[in-house]
Amino acid sequence: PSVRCLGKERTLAMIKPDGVSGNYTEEIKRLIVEAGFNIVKEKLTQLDKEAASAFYDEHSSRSFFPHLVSYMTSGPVVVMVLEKGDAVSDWRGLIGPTDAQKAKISHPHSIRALCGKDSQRNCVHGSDSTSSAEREIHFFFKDVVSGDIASQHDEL
Ligand code: RTP
Ligand code: MG
Repeated sequence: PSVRCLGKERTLAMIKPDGVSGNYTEEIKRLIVEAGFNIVKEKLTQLDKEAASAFYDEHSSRSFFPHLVSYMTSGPVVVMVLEKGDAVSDWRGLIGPTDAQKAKISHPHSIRALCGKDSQRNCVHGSDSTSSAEREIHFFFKDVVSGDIASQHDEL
């Protein structure tokens, strides 16, 4: 593998049902590439209740959980493995805060400011840590390795 691959990190990005149905997929992908991420893997999929619940299991005791599950199963989503140095924190930075209304004020150039509606319908997801990224990449792409991929880059 070339030295350019050294130090790169991977994260899981998702365009949620409102982002896909609102036709934001191409614009979001353009922003991703413009920000220097490489889109390593991508697929369009539909979450069922079981998958959405498992994916957001950390929130299962929260009052908003049933709403979250019905939102996330309301239509197809696009999931992507993104790669760059500091991919996890850089992708979280690009999407902006959870509440899209707040994002529009505090982070007007963020993706959630662009296409999110409120604290639930915020159009995109990003892994919140390298360990979450590892779990979430495996959740959708059993064959993809997360983290530093220097030695695997050429096999993908
Ligand atoms: P995500 O996991 O989707 O990237 O979002 P996040 O880290 O910014 O926010 P998190 O706290 O993990 O919440 C997961 C998703 O649950 C929905 N949510 N609804 N008060 C509410 O109605 C509420 N709070 C959170 C959002 O879709 C949020 O992204
Ligand atoms: Mg989260």
